[in-house]
Amino acid sequence: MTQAVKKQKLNKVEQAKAKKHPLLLKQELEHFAQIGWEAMDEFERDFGLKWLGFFHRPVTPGKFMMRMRIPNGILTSTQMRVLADIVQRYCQGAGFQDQGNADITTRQNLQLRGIRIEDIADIINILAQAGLTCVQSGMDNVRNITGSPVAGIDANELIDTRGLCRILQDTITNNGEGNLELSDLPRKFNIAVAGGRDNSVHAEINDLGLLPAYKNGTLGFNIIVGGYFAPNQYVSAIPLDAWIPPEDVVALTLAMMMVYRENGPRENRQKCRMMHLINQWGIEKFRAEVEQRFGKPLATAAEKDEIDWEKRDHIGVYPQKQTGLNYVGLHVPVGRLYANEMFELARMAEVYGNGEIRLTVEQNLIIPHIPDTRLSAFLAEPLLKERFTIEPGILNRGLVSCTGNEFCGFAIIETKNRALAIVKELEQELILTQPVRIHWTGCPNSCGQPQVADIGFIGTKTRKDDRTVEAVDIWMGGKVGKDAHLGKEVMKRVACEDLKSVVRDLLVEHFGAKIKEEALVG
Ligand code: SRM
Ligand code: SF4
Repeated sequence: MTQAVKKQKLNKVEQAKAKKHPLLLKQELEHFAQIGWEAMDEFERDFGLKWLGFFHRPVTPGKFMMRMRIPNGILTSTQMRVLADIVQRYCQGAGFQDQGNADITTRQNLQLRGIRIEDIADIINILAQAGLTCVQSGMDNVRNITGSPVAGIDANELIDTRGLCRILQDTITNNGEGNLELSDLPRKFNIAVAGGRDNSVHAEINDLGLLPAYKNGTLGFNIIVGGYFAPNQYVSAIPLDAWIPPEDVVALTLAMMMVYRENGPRENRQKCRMMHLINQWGIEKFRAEVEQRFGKPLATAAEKDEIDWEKRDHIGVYPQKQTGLNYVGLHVPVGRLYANEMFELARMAEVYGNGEIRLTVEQNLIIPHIPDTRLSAFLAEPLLKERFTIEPGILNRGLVSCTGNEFCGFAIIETKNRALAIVKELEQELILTQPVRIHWTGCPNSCGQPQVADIGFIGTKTRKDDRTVEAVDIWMGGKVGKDAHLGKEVMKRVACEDLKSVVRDLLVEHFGAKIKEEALVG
């Protein structure tokens, strides 16, 4: 333990971690299976197992959510089939008609629900055989490492982020086996590697964001640090004034993580993210400490980073840089997938593409490498007609939602179903001509990133007609891609039952929407 850590009055999570490193719970899975979830130590069940990737859901008692790690959001069809099989075989008793499900997350990742403690050891083995892991995906760990969803296929890309995301994950997780040294951070740590011109990973809301930039003719990354969202703390990353070539990405990341690990605050869990250390030290000292750990001088930032495009959502058909091939972005309503759909996606990726499936931070997916000659057959597939269209309604297209109270114990309101229902009604009532990104989040933790949206909702409660009802605080003006910045809160405690008409007015006033005549009559 370092001097900086020793001087602090450690919070409860730190005290528990000091007694037993939660990664070691892997050795006790058989025992847990024997005693059952009810008899487990509460901290180990509700927090400790998150180090292995399993989140107990009090909303569905005895059932765990499994959060994967999918570097750069890229899966093979075989891996998708393995995950579909897990949903089908192990995820009973949670979700629609008790059939279990998987959600695409705002970190280009998948979460599977409805897992029993008895099955965790088997599932970890199944994942390992498929080259997958869910280790270190929660609590004081690095979250899924996001990269450009069109890496290697976008004609205009600057840096291919796939290899970097993979090697970062393998290093940080010890090739999926678990890394005791790098899984004891003061708090979570988010890393995003942008590779294109449009910053499609929201680098500015990560603890460490890498933005492609040329320095003296060499392409590398400018570094931004300290972005994070926590209740009532919504903070954009700031420049470190450093530029690194791609070959230094792993060393720089490890240096920064060690500085944070050894010096970061570990008292009040609400004040433990890396930005608190940066605020405590000032950015110059933070940079100097990272540089010292890095072991060589850091070049100053390149004058201008190359993020000079508006953000793309990748939904639709796009030619790849490989002549004759296309990638197709499918819209997945609020990211929800069921096993049969996952099997079908795996089949389609194999039949029409090269088996690859990619996820986006907008909770959608991309099937790449489809030859021109196969495109029309692919577009005629029933799954695209019935569920995952490439031509969603204009509001549906930009809709993102966190889990909400269907499964999440922190949630103050229901999100996903409500988000879909309101958008459906608004699309029926309005003529919309410009895209509007609407993000929902069920509590101030802001997993659904409402601060980056054109219109964002944060779940809360309010009083109406002597009742306590579900409500939202409304945010507007978030900007992603070029000149990204966070939005601002514009309204407080709007009851969800009144929300549709409030949003309708916002769309008319700020986004050029017109009310259809029949809606006026109705
Ligand atoms: Fe999150 C905690 C879901 C992205 C900020 N988040 C949680 C938990 C694990 C709470 C829990 O144990 O129940 C949620 C699990 C609910 C469930 O059953 O699904 C949860 N977070 C999610 C996901 C699934 C939302 C989604 O529907 O897409 C996202 C999973 C990402 C992944 O694949 O790893 C998710 N969470 C985010 C993001 C967005 C991002 O990373 O770009 C944020 C804001 C950015 C950030 O972290 O700086 C975010 N989640 C939080 C926080 C507040 C962190 C803090 O410093 O206070 C919590 C609470 C905590 O960690 O104590 C939290
Ligand atoms: Fe749960 Fe709140 Fe995150 Fe939504 S924002 S998933 S309700 S913790």
